[in-house]
Amino acid sequence: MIIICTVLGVPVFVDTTPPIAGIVLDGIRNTTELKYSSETVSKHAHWRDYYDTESGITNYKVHVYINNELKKTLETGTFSELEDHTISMEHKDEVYFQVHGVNGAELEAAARSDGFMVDHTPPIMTEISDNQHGNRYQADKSNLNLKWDFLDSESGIDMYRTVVYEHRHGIKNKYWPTTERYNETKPMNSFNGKMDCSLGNLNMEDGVTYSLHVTAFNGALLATAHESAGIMIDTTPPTTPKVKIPQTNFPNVLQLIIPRYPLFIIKVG
Ligand SMILES: [Ca+2]
Ligand SMILES: [Ca+2]
Repeated sequence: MIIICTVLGVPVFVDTTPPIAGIVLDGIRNTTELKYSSETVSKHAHWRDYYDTESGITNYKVHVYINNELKKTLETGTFSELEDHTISMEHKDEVYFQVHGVNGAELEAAARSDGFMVDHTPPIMTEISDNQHGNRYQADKSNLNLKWDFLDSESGIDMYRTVVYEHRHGIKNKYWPTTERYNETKPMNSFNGKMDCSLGNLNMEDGVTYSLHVTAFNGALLATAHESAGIMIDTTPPTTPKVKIPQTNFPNVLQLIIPRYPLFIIKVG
């Protein structure tokens, strides 16, 4: 509300009402609103829709709270964003910004962001495997059963990047996906990162080993990468050794003749 007074015969406009507060968001403008951060000191906030139709907004004062404790007050003039590199943040800190819009009559209105949590630790792998039963060989050339699980108790799992590698004569190459650099997927629930999937219609080769490589990103975008032990394709049936019992002058000695192996002599009795 504007009241017009006269001071020494000169009319003066007096604004008796505070401004209207807008909304405050964590993070850099035009990016996703921040829920988690891996930063140790850098922090950003931006805001909009503060106004005062009578005397306008002349200044913003930003209170930085960490774990509900006021750490510092910074002024940005009429800029509606803040970048701070002076207040350090520890693992698991909860940070939020309270922005006070100040009008021409020095009356204030404040709003706060919903905050973000600081996470300085990457995800932990609890399981990664390229087949159902922990085998090192399989006869199936067209299917791979992949399982993995990562957890992050602070910021959860945001996404996985997966690649299947083939190992041929000691040389490792990407096998799947064929065109993209990796397959990107998100767990259904960021605090239950267990994944179980089957790749079909493959054309894997005998004697080649296939391994699963997973990079897990947490909510603060810290990453951990792990690779499975690998499974070799083996479609050849096992060969039964031929056993011949030749004539020998030693009745208690058996000679086993196994193809491709030196002569085995087993003493019996
Ligand atoms: Ca937030
Ligand atoms: Ca963490």
